[in-house]
Amino acid sequence: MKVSQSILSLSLVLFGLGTVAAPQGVSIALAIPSGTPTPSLEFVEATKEEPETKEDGISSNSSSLGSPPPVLEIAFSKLKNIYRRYIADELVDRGWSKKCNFGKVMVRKEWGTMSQSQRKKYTDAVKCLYNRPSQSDPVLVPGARNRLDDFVATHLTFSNNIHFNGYVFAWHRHFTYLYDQELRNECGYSGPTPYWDWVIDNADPRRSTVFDGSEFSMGGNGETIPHGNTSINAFGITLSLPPGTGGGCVTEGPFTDLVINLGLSPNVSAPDQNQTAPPDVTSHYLAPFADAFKGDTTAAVQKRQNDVPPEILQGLNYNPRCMTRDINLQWAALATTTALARILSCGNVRCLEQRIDGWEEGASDEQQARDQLHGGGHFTIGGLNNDPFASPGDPVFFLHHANLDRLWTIWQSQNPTARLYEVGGTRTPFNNPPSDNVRETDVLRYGVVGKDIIMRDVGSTLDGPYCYVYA
Ligand SMILES: [Cu+2]
Repeated sequence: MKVSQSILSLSLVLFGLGTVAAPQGVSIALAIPSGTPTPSLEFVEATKEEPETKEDGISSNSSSLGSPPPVLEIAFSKLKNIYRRYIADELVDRGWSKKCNFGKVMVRKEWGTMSQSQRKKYTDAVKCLYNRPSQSDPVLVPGARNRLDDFVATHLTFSNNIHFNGYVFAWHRHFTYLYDQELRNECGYSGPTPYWDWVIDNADPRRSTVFDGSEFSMGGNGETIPHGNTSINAFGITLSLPPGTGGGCVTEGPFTDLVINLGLSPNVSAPDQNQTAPPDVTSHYLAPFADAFKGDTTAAVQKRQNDVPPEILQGLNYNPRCMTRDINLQWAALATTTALARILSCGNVRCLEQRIDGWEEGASDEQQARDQLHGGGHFTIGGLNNDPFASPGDPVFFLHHANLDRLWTIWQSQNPTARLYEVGGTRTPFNNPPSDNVRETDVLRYGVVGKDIIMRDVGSTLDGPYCYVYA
């Protein structure tokens, strides 16, 4: 029967996720934790092609020399196995009775497991997107020139409402989905939705299929430009990020013609060769406009327009420049299956969203730094991806966020009854200022890239608007 064959053909792979909590106004230097494990080559090779995992979840590579202690690695394999079984059982149980079924389900794939032709088709579709016209109101977003800019403008505008709070997973799940739909509906893409598994090639992402700079990659590192720390001031905190291995424009791969129009990072995006310490990448503060999610469309939108901080408005202006990256090996090394297993051991979604963003209440500073693999992925890429507002201007943003979504999905599958529609956390970044808990009826907004949707409707990747699983 077709159904079970499809089930068997779901060959699922696994794995991985970056810090920053500090009270408003506090400046913290984000050091890589001391003693950061450097994965051995054996370990990296082993994770490239994951060995068949036995039914008890014990990975056959867990005893190879140089591997980290096996306990958490086994734990992550088990989590993935449980996810696989959940997907298979759920799809069999529902048969053809639901809108999302075996005939419809789409399988999202790790970038490196897609064929070269599929990867090329994907980047061609992205190029199509940035060659299509913007639908933004030029009064609200004067800098938007193409459809990709519309996605950047949406993320930029709502950034203070959707990070380090109870909306982070839900808002980004739907944002990633809307982008994927746009590629399919407007640009003819029909292949798998890709994700970037950070664990693969975590010793040096420049060698990965994602960043190797070939025509089948998502583009290479930025040109090497000596530079100092990058300072980010957002969500009421200040970060100082050490330099990576690039810093300049991306000059290899499919996106060398991509012009970044929006955002606030001219100094990072086109750094002066002589400049050893670029000024702040961006300077923002938390604005009290979390009301934008409370459901009264007209009033909320009006309020947003009235309350958008001047720095965000500035980011909506036309500021054309190249796309920059600055691949950072220290951040990359933090993304291990061990780290993932710890993050996914959370018992509730509030823990999960805090842990993966490095601000779990009660955790040590060093532990927070190790856990924060969401920011860590952004900081691994660097350049435009260090900008918490304009980062979707780099198309690899969506592969990073698909991987975050995958981890949320694996976590949910451990206890679907309790976790699929669980909401937790509050409405303001770092709960500062203190705010109400999010509710499943809260409305998520997407400007000109998608209709409003409520939290409850984004809980399951097999229901609501969605029908996808992760391989
Ligand atoms: Cu974001």
